[in-house]
Amino acid sequence: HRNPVPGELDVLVVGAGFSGLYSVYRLRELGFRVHGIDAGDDVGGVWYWNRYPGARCDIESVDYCYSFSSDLVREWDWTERYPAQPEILRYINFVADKFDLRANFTFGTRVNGVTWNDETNRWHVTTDHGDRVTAAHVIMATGQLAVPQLPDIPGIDDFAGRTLHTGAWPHDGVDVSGQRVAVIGTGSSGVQVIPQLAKQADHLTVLQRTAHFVVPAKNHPLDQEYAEDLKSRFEEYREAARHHPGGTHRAIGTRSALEVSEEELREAFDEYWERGGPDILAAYTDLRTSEEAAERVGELVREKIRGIVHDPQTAELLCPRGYPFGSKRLVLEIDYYTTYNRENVTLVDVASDPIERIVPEGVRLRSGRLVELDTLVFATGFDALTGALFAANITGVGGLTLPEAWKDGPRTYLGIGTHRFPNLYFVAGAGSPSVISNVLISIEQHVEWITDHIGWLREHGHERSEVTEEAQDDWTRHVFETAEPTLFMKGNSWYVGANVPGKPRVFALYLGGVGHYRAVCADIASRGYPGFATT
Ligand code: NA7
Repeated sequence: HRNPVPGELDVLVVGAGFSGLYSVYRLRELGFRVHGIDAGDDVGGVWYWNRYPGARCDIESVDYCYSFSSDLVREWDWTERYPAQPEILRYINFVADKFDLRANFTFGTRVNGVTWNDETNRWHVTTDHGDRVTAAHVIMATGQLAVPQLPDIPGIDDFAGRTLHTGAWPHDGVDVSGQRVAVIGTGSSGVQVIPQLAKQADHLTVLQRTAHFVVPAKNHPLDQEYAEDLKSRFEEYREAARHHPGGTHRAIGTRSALEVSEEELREAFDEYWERGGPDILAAYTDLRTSEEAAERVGELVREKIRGIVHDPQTAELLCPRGYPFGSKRLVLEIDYYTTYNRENVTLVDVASDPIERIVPEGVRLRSGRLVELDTLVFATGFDALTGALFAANITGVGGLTLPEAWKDGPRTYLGIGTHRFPNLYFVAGAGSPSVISNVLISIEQHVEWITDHIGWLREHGHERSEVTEEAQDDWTRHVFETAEPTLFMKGNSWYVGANVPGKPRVFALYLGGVGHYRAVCADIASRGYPGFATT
């Protein structure tokens, strides 16, 4: 059964992940005619598609959840410190059922055209099912990691075995028992899937181009007393995160990592390592800005790797080098490094011996070496931040397309809107703290701000709200200037578009901090939305 898409709407929401579901919920509460569309056959967004074994969030479950409904907070119990994909998907389904949200969505449908009509002040939206919708406002709740990215390797279609991407994993599961399997990519997805595939495959080859910095997750069942205590004071707990720079509860250090003695640094590092999680990133003031400071911690990570991985050559290859600790997303692991102690796992360095071609039998390296395979897994990431937006074919005022407007990187005001695309909103994307923060905090803040704005426009009889060029220029400059002194520009990561050939190298997320950002947005709303031309 496919719900029909209404022809006329106040607001169309694209996406049925955390952002889209909450947008539809809130607009329905405000009495708007709202409907959502998603390409997936059900709710979940990124958690609908990323079903590879080992898929798990790197934010703690007690933080990676909604806070808008106290009933929901009371009724839901997380079971693990870091939630696994099936549990997150169950949670999202629980939310959809509880608030009867599926009725306001059409699934299995891709939005393929979003065109502004400057005379009627309406968006005209089309889908791959031939739907035609006219909507006053469009919310792009399309997520930041939605479009899987395959590398540009010649012969990719020649492979005779099975090809998989972690971000589009088959829903009926994959059995690789008895098979020769390779994984390309050692970011968060690769590090999660590798130990799981190693347990099943006859032989697993990891084709590593860059070793990422990986620290233990130390995942564990959630202590129920702890969870109950948090629930009993959840609003206060959450409110603290809303004003924290990262939208979390991590302690923020006040000293430079260069100031502390070797002994003290080691002791602190060991504590973080034992506790698990990425909190060390905030332990010192300069880990995000000083290469020297980052290197002190980086070297301690390498020492740990050498202590875990038995084969010295493999250990050295797993030691990240050539870019600063923390400049790519810090990866959390469960059994990752120990997996390389298994006899059926081989690490191949494709930085020194690059993949030349994919052939029917497997992967051929420049040296002539052939890695024979039955299954090839790409854990090569996503066309992040802009991929899904560009794929929707958005055309604004005067026929300007979004890829043209953003040819040098995303330009937004507050990350929420962009000049010449009136009544179009982005949830938790470029120009906002987004996925550099606890994204659930950022999503709730954005959805509330955007839906309040749409409510305000209705109240004031405004039909059109467009970001001014000046406000956008100022904000974009501010975003770039805030990123400039950080080490993020020094890592070849999806944060800077490095995994997509030809993508402009910009760090487009806002690093000013979640709490500060929230205050800026609230101030702008309270002053009648300066920076938006409303008519
Ligand atoms: P990432 O973090 O973008 O990692 C992609 C990996 O794929 C990374 O190790 C890349 O190596 C590797 N890659 C990409 N293209 C190639 C080619 N051509 N050859 C060899 N290796 C390649 O994606 P993930 O899915 O792991 O994680 C994305 C985010 O999702 C993550 O940060 C969390 O926020 C959740 P490289 O480092 O570029 O050398």
